[in-house]
Amino acid sequence: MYTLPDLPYEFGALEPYIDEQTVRIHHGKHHSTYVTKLNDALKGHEGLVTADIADLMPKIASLPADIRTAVRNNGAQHYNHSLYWECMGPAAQAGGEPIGELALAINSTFGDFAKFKEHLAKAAVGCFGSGWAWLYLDKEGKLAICATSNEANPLMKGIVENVGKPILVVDVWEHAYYLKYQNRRPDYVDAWWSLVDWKAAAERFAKAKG
Ligand code: MN3
Repeated sequence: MYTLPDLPYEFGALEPYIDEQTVRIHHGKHHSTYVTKLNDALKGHEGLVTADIADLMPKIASLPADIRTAVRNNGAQHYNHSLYWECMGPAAQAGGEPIGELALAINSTFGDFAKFKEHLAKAAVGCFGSGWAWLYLDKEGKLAICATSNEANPLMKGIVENVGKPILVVDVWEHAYYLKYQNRRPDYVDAWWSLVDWKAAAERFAKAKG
């Protein structure tokens, strides 16, 4: 069955941009509950469990109808959160600018890093209600940005329009920022840039390119 991944850093490592209490609740309560509910939904359907949660995403549209909604909601949220944690690093080491081939691709697709940041921030801040903002490699192998509502992600073939391979994601559900930022989602998104692990992002980009 699926398990809650340990954070790749201490709970307080994202301070001062994301506070320790938010990370503890977000990981230990929200993310953890999605994993529990996903496993509950898959009881009696153990053959559907994949080694990597990412591999379950393209299969959701064809799951048995009686478990599809529960697996879709909780499975996608498990995948999204697992990636969200990996997109960030300890504040002391993270942030800065993209590196390597990813930096070149960002510049050629969006103009420069500043314009890319504007695009992604606009998607994140403009996402109505709960959701996620993504940098992903689209079907043509080009970088693209989108926002998705609730649990949706670009791996959910047959469900979402913006199909592709995620490179970066920012969680814009209120539980990701409300304790520190309340209604100020733009401030949270602005702070999030200081936590991006560009080395990990560059590795995901290289893998996605194949
Ligand atoms: Mn969340």
